[in-house]
Amino acid sequence: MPASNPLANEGAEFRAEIDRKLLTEVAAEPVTANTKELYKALSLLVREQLAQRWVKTQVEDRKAKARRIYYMSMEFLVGRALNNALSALDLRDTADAAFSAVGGPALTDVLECEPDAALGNGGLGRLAACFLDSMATLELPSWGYGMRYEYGMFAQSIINGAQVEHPDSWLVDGTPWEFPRPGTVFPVRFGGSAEHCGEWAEWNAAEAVEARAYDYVIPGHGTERVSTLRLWKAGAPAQIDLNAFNSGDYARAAEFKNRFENISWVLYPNDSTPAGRELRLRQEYFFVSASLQDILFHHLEEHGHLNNLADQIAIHLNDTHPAISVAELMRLLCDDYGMLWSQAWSQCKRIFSYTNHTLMPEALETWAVGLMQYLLPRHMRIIYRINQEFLNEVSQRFPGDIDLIRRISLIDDADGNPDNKRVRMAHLSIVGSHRINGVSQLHSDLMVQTIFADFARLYPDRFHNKTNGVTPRRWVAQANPNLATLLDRRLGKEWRLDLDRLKGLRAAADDPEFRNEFAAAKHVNKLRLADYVKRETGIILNPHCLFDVQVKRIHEYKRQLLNVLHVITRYNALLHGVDEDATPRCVIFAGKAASSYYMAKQIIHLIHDVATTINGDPRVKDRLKVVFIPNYGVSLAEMIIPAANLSEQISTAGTEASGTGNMKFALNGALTIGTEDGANIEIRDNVGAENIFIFGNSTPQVAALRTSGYDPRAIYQNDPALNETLNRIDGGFFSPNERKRYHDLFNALVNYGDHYMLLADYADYIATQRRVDALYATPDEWQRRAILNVAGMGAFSADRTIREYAIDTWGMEQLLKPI
Ligand code: GL9
Repeated sequence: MPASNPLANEGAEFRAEIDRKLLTEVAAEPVTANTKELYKALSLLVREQLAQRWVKTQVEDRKAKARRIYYMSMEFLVGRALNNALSALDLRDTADAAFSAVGGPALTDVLECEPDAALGNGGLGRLAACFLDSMATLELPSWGYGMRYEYGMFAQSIINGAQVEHPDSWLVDGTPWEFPRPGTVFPVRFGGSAEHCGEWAEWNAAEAVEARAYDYVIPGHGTERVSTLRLWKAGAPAQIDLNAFNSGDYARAAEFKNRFENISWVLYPNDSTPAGRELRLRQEYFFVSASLQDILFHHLEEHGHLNNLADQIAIHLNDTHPAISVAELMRLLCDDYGMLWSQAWSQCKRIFSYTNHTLMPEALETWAVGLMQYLLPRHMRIIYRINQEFLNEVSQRFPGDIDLIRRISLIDDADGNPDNKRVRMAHLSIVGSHRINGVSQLHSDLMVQTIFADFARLYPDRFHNKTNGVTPRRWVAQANPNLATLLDRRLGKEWRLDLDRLKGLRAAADDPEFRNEFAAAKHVNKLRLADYVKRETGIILNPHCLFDVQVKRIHEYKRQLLNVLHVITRYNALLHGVDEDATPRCVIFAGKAASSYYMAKQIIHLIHDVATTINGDPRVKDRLKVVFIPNYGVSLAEMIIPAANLSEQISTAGTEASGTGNMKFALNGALTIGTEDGANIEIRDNVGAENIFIFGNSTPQVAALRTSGYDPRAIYQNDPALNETLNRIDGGFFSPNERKRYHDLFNALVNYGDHYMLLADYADYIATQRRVDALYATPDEWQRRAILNVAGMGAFSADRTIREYAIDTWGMEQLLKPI
């Protein structure tokens, strides 16, 4: 770069600062520094600026006595921080120049050194991360509260086709992104007994753990304001078992310490199924209690009293994992601060709001009353009292409706055996909140018609919809710089903060030159992915083929197996010579299975066996490739999604609450093949029905099929292509060394009722895939529709979602600036 280029000058200056950090903080010689050292130096440099923004934001908010929103979540799947921080500080180009000027590692290599902060399982945790980004960008005084897991989501490797889990020790080298707050420590107590005296109670806990705060700065984009993500680490109390220590019994001392510290060791790697274990309940209460103590402490510091608490704070419950908040806030207000129960309760209801993220009954969290009584005796009493007052209110409104009382009680007493009583955390969340929402229109509608129908009848005004969204900063600007550059040229840069501007792209769909540029950008992304796949798996993908992608947690309801049925059907047709000119495809999978989820692990194994067979069959040539990319996570998604042509969103209608991957794909110019489920419906309404491939039974059709008697075996017997496909799976064609390997998968579909109705949607899915093929064979038309997808996705910015929450749920309308 010539020296007169201002960027080159800035780059050189920036480089000098990085070198200074290398010398003073990393203790490494700039000329020989390796990528990890460069990563650390650059991060520390960036962090300096964020720290100043953090302090400034806090001072502003304290001075303004601003209303705050506290977002409580067990999961924040934030991924990498450095590139996002560079973008927020508008330093990305400068940093690029700083690295390219001197030779040595490129900025992209340095960025890739950073391990993902994988403190979440999937959609729910990633949504929380997108929301933090939007809350900071919209300048809302906002805090995320969660757990600082030493080990996040497990790392996945594949050995002989099967998933193997490894611990994700993301903190081993330390992280430049956290600010430990040694002054912010709260005791969290467990066990013992509670003595009650009228309204008040004395809780004599058996033990206390220390919660220690670690802060992560969440930069806003287009603003100097930031948000805070405060994560709690569990520590043994300072006076650890000194007797054991002094007497040289180090093993006992260590055991004692571990008993406390294990609370924040590891994320439960469960997808949509509650863990139901004592340690999980400890985790939930631990982070809730620390967060609420922190919130009240700051409120008192600012206001000196708690009478205006609900005017000043909103607390959001991300699913029921933090639902014990309702009882804990009551305990703190009544027992610790002497507030009257009735006053505390009315504040509580104004403070809390709750999002439900799934309808599946098995996913609704409940805790055994016995366990709750043992770990949190005071809270159990509080829950009983909330329940009693709630049920009194209901009996007055619906006298004599015993069945209603039984259904809505906070306590599930189903079989009358007191040992089996359980606390229903969703009911506690609803009764303690003034707003409850689902995450797509369909999901919100089903929520009030099914699992929460009784509550919706009681409190119709509490229920709302807030369709999910994703941050366009990470999911377009950073993940897809090629597309971002095109958008900048056509629309200006404002789409980053005002995604509705994508509408302006509609005209470009008919511009042949733009179509070519758009296709070229996609092609570069495909080359990048193909390169990665070759390095990681040895499989060679032809970037001219249609990239057909399904990446998400592996779950029966998401129906990766239906995708596999299509792949095998296609393979069979190729072998029979009937589909000679089908559009060549690469079918790409990625995703983790919960470690104890047998069927999900079988599906991963089957994908590998099918891939081995097809990729190794010389008759297939380039016409079909199958690949499973190991260890899916945020950073991999940032590479895979921009490279997709086709986005698979094929859950059984009525099961996927919203989906957010579906949004990321369409926003990056993939066409969707999907069912009428979750946000797919709203995506269709926004991009136009002619620009999306919708197939299969709708939610009412699924329900009707279930009641009229669904017969998958008949479908299996009557559809020859399906019959051949399933017989190959069951007969060991893909597992010649273990012919019965997939008998359970086969049985689940053909003999045990096919709960997620794959066979009911199979024929339409195959037919729709043929229409996909035909369209891809006319590249101009494909590109036109892909562009119209991008143009229609403005509504799916998390900024839009957060604005709606701010207005309808959190009472923060006044704090929103105009777009
Ligand atoms: C989920 C739903 O299943 C998704 O459909 C939804 O998009 C997200 C965010 O609202 O929440 N609920 C849930 O428990 N998970 C979701 O993805 N699971 C995981 O996060 C693993």
